[in-house]
Amino acid sequence: PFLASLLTHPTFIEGNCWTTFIDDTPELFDLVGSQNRAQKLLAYLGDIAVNGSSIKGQIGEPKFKGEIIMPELFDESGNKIDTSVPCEKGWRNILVEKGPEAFAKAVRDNKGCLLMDTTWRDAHQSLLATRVRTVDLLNIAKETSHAYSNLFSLECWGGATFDVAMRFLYEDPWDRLRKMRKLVPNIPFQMLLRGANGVAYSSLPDNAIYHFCEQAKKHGVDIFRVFDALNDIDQLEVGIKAVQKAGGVVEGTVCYSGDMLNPKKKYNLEYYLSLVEKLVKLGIHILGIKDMAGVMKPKAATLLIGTIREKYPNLVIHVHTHDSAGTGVASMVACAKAGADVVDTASDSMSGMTSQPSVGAVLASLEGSDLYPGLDEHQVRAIDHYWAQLRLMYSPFEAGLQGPDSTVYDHEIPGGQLTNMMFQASQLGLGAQWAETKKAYEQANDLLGDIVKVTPTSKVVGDLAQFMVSNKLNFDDVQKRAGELDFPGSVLDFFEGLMGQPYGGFPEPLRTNALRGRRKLDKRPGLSLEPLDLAKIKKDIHNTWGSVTECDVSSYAMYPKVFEDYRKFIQKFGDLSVLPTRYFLSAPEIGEEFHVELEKGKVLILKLLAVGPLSDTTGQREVFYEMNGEVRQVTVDDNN
Ligand code: 3PY
Ligand code: ZN
Repeated sequence: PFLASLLTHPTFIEGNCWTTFIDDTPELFDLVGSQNRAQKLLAYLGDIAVNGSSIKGQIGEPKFKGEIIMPELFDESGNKIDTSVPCEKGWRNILVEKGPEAFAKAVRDNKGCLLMDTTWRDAHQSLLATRVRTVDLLNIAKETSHAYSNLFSLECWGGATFDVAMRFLYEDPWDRLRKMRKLVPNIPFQMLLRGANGVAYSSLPDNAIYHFCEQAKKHGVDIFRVFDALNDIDQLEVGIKAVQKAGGVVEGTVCYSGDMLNPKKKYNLEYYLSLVEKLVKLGIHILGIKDMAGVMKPKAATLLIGTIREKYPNLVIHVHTHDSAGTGVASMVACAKAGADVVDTASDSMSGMTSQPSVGAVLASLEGSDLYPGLDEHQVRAIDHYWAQLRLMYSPFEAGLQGPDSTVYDHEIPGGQLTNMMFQASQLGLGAQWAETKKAYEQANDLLGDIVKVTPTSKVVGDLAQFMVSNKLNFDDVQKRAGELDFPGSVLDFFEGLMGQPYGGFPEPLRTNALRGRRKLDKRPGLSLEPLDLAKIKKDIHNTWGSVTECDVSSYAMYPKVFEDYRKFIQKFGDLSVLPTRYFLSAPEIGEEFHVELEKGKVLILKLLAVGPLSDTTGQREVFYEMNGEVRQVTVDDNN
């Protein structure tokens, strides 16, 4: 069937080059397995009926299991907008027609302060453990292209989404990217790139980063927010050059840490200005200021953005924050007033606390001023009705945050990590130790030399904090007993220099004592890594799994084990991205009928009929489904 679909595919008939064609036409592989897909899907549905959701970490059942009501959009004159096709008008047209420099100039020349919407990436990473599935993004994509047509960018890829898509959602992140791109042709897509770490947790060989950026640009990413977790310029340079080579828009980024207004703190105005100067010298198109914990107070925002604006009148400035303490809206408004060109918000229902400030609140705050971002607030609210329902559907991943928490100014835990740590604490029944954990995080940061904290260095601080809590160690204990303690692996990796060089150097003698003879890198780790043999990876994947694209090679380069587990999973259960989330997360009721569109025009009508008794001999159960009118049976291992 593969050969048949290949030979009859229109692009192939037109005579396009073989390898590019295979890479660009992944649907070929969908066709190959189409006969088996229904059976594989049934295997998953049987499994979920017996064992519950296989998404690790899920707590409980979705709070909302109904049909999602889709929003209708109206223009200023009250006419209904046709959202059956995507909107074609938007900032991406300038980028596609004139390139990154002209795009940046047009943004700088724009009078209002534009917005980036983070709902499709950081917002759900920070509130729902990154679990929002492709199908739920695609379902609102065309409407979003209309309501948000004047958006600077839609952040929709990178960061943790890459890993989580494969690891927990059994989806291909590249497939998500391509599908989103088709439905949102007008808004620039933005991704988060962890500099020399790509989208992984430690440095990779440079050629893996170049290869990754090339694929990301080719398959739909426009703007790359490139940061490094220690603001190490050598690490940043790798990501920046890779994006430049790929032809993407480079948003070179400074991570904001600490409290600039406090003269005793190490990250002060001079520190940030010197970093900005280095980034500008590297030829960035846009400057990103990334306040990953939400600790940039409005007054600091005014000072920092105002000073950069004065020094670099032509530089596009884009600011990111989290609303953990509740000051996000005030800070973003302060940035806009001080000269930022773009600030970040999320759809109301997906905003606030560890997420970004709400779009509705920022729009209302800028209303009536020259800085108004040029979005229709009614359309934006209509889109939010969708997200309000989705948030309830994904309730099993809520961390249980009850309100803003200004202790973030002390512990400086990044938004995504804060929810993660809370979620883990509640899973382990350690809710009562939460205050202690936050305090330990603060001490761990001091022990490590007051470092910039964001993936992956935030994990180092978090791991050390949890190590201190569980071993009942205080600040002095760690310093005194460093030579004998078995520190978490991430802490040793940091001390070794595998995450780059911290500003002001490593804390001594803690580093030397903890390392106990392990090597100490004083240059960026990529310099001591052999290039990956990408051709060999491609061949190996092909030999093991029967099909391979350049995107697969990149997935493997970032996460070899996660990629392999993902391929194993889909070999067993097929591509589950077609399954509505309600049935992906929990079993249907007995007798409940639902539909799954396997591919265009091929719809399965399914009904769970019964779950049989446990067999003493095999430990299995029979599950009975009705599929398009016929009774089908699957045998499932009962893991309970
Ligand atoms: C990530 O690296 O995933 C982040 O969101 C950092 O803020
Ligand atoms: Zn963020």
